[in-house]
Amino acid sequence: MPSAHDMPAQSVSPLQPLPTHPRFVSLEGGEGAGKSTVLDALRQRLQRAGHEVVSTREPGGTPLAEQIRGLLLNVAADGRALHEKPAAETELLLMFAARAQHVRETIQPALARGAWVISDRFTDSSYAYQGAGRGLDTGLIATLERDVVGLRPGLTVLLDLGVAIGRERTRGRDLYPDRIERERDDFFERVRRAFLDRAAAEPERIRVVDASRPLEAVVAAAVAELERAMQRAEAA
Ligand code: T5A
Repeated sequence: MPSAHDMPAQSVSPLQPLPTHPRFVSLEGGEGAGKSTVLDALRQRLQRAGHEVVSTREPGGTPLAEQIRGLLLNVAADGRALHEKPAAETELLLMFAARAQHVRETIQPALARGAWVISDRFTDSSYAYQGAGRGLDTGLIATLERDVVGLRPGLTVLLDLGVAIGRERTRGRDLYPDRIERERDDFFERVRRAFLDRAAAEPERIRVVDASRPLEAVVAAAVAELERAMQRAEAA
């Protein structure tokens, strides 16, 4: 018999808080904050404890959602845009179209069979990038989150980093930056502020790690947060 945590995403009343899943972890932060690097360390820690781990990313995480990622990032191999720039609303809906598929095809089945899921970004990114960055209505994002996603991670590790340091770290990494990476610093300042505001509003779920420190210190802090989440999952 599946537990309440393993049920498929479904509509919940606006008055009810969204359910969290103790084995679902997301990593958030600005560009170049170190999410990919930290994700690898968290995966290894869980595997050492004998757990099955599904590491995934957004936008993406299924073949269809990865196609949507390509539409969103909109950069061809030679650096040209593939099509016209999406309107902010189109961008938001494509993010949620990819997320709907990701939740149903990858995240829910993995949680239902007892695996841990670590996602490089999840819905908090939509609040930060499309909400604060693009200025879209957070009420609309909350409605999509409630009715389309229906689930929050039990732990979100927010890798907080100054915009200038993030740019420095990613400089020269990609021959052609994608459409979002080409945004100006004030966009990324709003994104950073929104992540920190969300963390202040949900301090139990969203744990802030200072990502300006050396990588080993950042990884150690993130692993410590994961270990607390592992204890909570055992107790659940
Ligand atoms: N998006 C996504 C939205 O707008 N809305 C949404 O709802 C969602 C889900 C995804 C884009 O989509 C947007 C946000 C993004 O713009 P992406 O390519 O996945 O695109 O972009 P990012 O998630 O930002 O990935 P990045 O690769 O840019 O950042 P990471 O993964 O945080 O950084 P990482 O680990 O690759 O590290 C970058 C470099 O810094 C070094 C690493 O070695 C690497 O070279 N580094 C450090 N160096 C020194 N000290 C440290 N502590 C370091 N940590 C990492």
